[in-house]
Amino acid sequence: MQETTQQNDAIDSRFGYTGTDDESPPVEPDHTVNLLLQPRENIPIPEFYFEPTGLHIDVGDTVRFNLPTPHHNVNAYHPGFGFSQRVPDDVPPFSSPVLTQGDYWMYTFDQEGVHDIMCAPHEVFGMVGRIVVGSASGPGSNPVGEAPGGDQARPPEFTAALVLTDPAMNPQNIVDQGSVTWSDIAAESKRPMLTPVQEE
Ligand SMILES: [Cu+2]
Repeated sequence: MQETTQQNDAIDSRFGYTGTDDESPPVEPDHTVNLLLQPRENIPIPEFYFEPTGLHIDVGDTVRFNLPTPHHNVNAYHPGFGFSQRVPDDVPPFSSPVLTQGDYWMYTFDQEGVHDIMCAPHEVFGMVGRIVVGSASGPGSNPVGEAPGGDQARPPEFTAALVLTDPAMNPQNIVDQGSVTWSDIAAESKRPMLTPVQEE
């Protein structure tokens, strides 16, 4: 426990730790997630995604989020941001800044349970992830739309809701598999639900 406490000093429970390309991290991460995009055929909206999209970690583990592609962040589905609660009860409203290519962000997950996260700029396009810390438990283990929150709280919507509802992203499946990659998720669950303006 002593070691975990020391690690947490550099990583804020709300703001994490942001680093740039040429900066070595304050602690060695236990896991790495990449924030990526890839073009779609025939649709001018790329796929934006976390890789892996689902990840099982131990309580107290630190995850490093890398940005090989620009303009993403890591943002909790938390009532503090106006969303329904899809993180454990004692988790603060954590988020990274919006980052540029080559930046990274680190966060230590101290609470047991499901942590649903998104990239705020690309949430509506389905850029969401699920970090299962320890067990598949807590508010985030509820089906999308059934997590607690006030009257104004927004659940994940559009492609974000589809991805988080895909069978591969079932919290217990993430525990059983260890990690779920973007390619494990059905194409149907990645379909864009916002359509670009058609040119004449
Ligand atoms: Cu993004």
